[in-house]
Amino acid sequence: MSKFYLTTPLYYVNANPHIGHAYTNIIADSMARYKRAKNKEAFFLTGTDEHGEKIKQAAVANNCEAKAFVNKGAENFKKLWTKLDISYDSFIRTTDDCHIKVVSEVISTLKEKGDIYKDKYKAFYCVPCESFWTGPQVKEADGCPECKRKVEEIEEENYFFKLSKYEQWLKDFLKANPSFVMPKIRYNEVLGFLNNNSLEDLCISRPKKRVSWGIDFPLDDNYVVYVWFDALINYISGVGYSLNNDNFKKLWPADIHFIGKDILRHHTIFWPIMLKALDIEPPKRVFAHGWWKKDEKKISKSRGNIVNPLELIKNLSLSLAGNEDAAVNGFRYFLLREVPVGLDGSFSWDALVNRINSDLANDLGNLVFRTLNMVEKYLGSEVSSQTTPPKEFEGCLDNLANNYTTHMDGVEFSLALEEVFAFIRVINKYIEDTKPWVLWKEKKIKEIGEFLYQLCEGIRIVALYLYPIMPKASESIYRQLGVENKSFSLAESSWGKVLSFLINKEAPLFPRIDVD
Ligand code: ME8
Repeated sequence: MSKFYLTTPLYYVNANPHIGHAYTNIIADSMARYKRAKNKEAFFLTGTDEHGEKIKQAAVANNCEAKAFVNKGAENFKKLWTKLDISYDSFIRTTDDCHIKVVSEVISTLKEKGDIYKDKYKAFYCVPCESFWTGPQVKEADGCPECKRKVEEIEEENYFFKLSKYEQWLKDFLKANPSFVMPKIRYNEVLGFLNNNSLEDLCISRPKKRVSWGIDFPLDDNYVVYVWFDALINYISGVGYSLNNDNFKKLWPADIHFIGKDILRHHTIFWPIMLKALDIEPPKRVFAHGWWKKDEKKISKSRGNIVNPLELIKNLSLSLAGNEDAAVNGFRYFLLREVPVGLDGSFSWDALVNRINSDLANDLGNLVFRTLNMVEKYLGSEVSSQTTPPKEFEGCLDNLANNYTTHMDGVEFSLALEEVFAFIRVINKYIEDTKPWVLWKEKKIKEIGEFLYQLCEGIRIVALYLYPIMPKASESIYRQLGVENKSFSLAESSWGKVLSFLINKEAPLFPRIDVD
């Protein structure tokens, strides 16, 4: 079985998770489930970023010791991942001993290689971004070039990593590997940046007198490690990095790092260069998705416009007759269906409700409910008259088999879902055109049996394809159809893999939400 190693960013624990964080983890979870369905051994790593001045400041503001504060923060993220059905394999925290050890080893190795030196430094520092800014274009009055918040001018001695030494290597690497950064617009952005700027060496230490909460800098007791340098290393420490570690050898290079476009440069400039300097292969791909916005502004804790996913799920459940699975699945579906992953999306309650009502309650939910009803009413819950798919299904089934995996492999969830829903609409139309109630009146029991087998088998295939995005909904469909093999392997996607169904109806998958 071949492996597929995928990661998400490590989220800062200074505030509660919001839908932006949920989005990245739902993307990664859907990809992990899809790869498993394709019989790959997926390893999905997520976690929390727990060092640095802004975490310390948040702990102080909450009257809390830093360690107790980050413990609570990590728990908040884990709680959300459980609620959203995120099937991660490992959760790494930058305060974990095994991570701290690897960070120290990395710095010692880079020092031995001559890639770290000490120098005097003058720059503007942005605490919320944990970033230094230099150069004539940065002015204190204008604030941080990234987030526009206040910056402080700082002059101090620090340790530097020789990014500049690897600039040409990175340019050559990117030119030779155009699919290293996706989508294409982000690849062009990185190349453009490199063509218009020469790389400055990266300041990788912070004096303890200014930043006390961090990993001790192994070369000097007066310093801690810069949070970004610390956090990026999680992608190798999280799979047991050391040259002879079997797990590391098996899983590295990562197949995909999922990130938001806000942290593109860290992952496509700093990170591959750090790995190159350590003689470690770069990851195969960095995928930078777009932002969820509200009223045209990026959703972020510092802007105070966050959508709390736990509260959202709670409210959505209330609107869905208390059905929390429907709320979680509806939320996951909305985020992946509404906009292509590379673009920005605009979040609103109305858009969420419209999607759930039209696609999930009307098209999918009704199809399942009325099919199961008919099986109960006409056949006493059991279907076993197997037959080939009707000609109406054929084109759609072929499209699904051909295009679904292409879209999923290309991180095109919305297109993959469009294909599945095109099939759902074809099945619904087939019901209208066949008019089973007329067959029933005419006592055509054999025809009804064959017709309902076609519907059940069609729905089973739909559930299989939807599983990576809406796992609980697909599990419910399988239970209701009485499907025994619950592996959700795509090897089961061909017609006729299940020969009989024993119906066990549950509450509607997606009740319709009242819109006033
Ligand atoms: O940057 N829309 O952590 P962070 C979509 N600790 N995704 C969003 C989003 C939005 N409005 N807001 C945040 C950090 N995200 C560092 C990462 S990795 C070694 C260190 C998601 O808590 C998106 O994935 O600020 C983004 O890249 C990430 O959260 C930033 O999370």
